[in-house]
Amino acid sequence: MSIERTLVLIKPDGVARNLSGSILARIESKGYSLAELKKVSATRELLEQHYEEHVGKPFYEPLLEFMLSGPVVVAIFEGHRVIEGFRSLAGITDPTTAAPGTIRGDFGRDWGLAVQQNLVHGSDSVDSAEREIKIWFGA
Ligand code: DAT
Ligand code: MG
Repeated sequence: MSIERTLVLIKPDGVARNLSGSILARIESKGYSLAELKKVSATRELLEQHYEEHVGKPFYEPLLEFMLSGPVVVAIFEGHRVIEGFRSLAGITDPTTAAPGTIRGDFGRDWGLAVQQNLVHGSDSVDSAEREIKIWFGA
């Protein structure tokens, strides 16, 4: 068994559209365990750390503005291969082409904006999960 922890964000679009419960239920139904959960209004400083890999990309500023547009739900989920497993549940980045059956494929809408408002974030590796959990929950 390879028990991992991953950082999941329900982005401002998911919170505003009252999809938090539906999204969390899908993750729990898959068998992953909720370890931590909170609703917060992110600060720019925190988002700059979280998204540091994207600095300088064309969608970086719109991404930060979007993430500052309303509260987010922040969760840690635990389980065997949960990092990869959650990203599979979430679907690919673009909601237009994310597969039906995934969170982004079923609930995501493509508004043709400069940034994809794609409902959720999930860590993409063991290292980024550890880094992101520290950013959102402290050491
Ligand atoms: P993911 O969230 O699937 O891990 P990512 O880490 O590459 O994707 O990008 C972070 C977020 O930035 C993503 O959820 C939405 C936005 N984004 C990424 N690529 C984009 C693009 N080409 N156009 C618009 N928004 C984009
Ligand atoms: Mg990413």
